[in-house]
Amino acid sequence: VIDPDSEWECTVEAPVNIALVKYWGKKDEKLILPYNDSISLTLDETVLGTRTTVSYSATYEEDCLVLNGEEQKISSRLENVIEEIRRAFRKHAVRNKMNAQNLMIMTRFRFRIVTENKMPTAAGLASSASGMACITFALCTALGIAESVDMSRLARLGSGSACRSIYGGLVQWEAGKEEDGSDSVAKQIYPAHAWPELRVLVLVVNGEKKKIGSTKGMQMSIETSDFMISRPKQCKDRIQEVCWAFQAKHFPALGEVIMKDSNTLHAICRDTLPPVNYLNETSEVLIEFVHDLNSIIGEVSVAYTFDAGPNCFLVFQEKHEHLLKWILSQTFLDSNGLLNTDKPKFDNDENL
Ligand code: 2P0
Repeated sequence: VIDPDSEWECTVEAPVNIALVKYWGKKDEKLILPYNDSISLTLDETVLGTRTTVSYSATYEEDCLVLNGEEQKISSRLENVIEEIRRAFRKHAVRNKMNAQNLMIMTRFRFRIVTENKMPTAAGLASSASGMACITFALCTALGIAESVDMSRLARLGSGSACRSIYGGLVQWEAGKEEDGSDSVAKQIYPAHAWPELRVLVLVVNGEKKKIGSTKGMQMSIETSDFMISRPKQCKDRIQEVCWAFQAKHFPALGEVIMKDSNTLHAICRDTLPPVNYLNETSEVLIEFVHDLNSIIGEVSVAYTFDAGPNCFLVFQEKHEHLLKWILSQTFLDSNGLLNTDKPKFDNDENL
């Protein structure tokens, strides 16, 4: 029997993911059921990601959250995640005929959740995806159910895109058909080692803070953009193309879908009333730069993708890493390594 007065602790890490075919819009706001399927690449957690330490004990009075060093009120979404994890634990305990005394003590566990984003918070990359995935993973680990539940379903309740950060590599989130969301889960399609030469470079654009968060932006698009009608089918088709390109390791095909889907997302946002614009001038310059570069190379070798913000994610293969970084540094970076698009734009092959 476990000691009811003891305290325990566990620490876990979770990575950020970047969608290649984007999630935008919900069928159910509370259960966070998406309007369309999506597919993403999970990034290396040592660079961008979240680290969470959960201390837990039956002696604590209530759950609490410390985010990036500051105590915060637990949001209703996080409350849903915690409640659902407790429910999953009770089911698991009954199924495994857990000792009744232990079950009683563990049911009384309260959590002190200390969570830190590894990326600079001010850079606007503090994704809720790695944060909610990390908290879910930490709580499930604390209760000993990490191996026996679908953590992607639980993380989804905290933030939609978080369900994809539970797995590495290429990950698909199916919208699902069930009203209770039981089949709205993420699945790994290919592990990261299936295409080890693939790279993602994040260009932090010094943009203003976005005025409309993605949760709100999605709601507005669902209500007002006609482009949303064809979106579920379009996403299914594009996901198939991504999977095919991955299987064949065909970068030009992959890159083309990635850029098209990013452009579609931002076209939907511009078609929303009132229009939402997440990109800024720097983002537009980078888009043009990638197309110019690809036309000089002669095929799609670099792809851009943008989420609900101006930051640019470049996807490419290792063989182009040096060339890309060199051209970027010659074209856009100042002496401090900061993006500066005021410099003469890369627009001809003289720079090569
Ligand atoms: C994605 N985004 O697939 C898309 C692309 C932004 C653009 O998922 O309301 O923070 O918490 O479910 O997951 C950002 O939205 O939204 C997002 P909620 P979330 O990655």
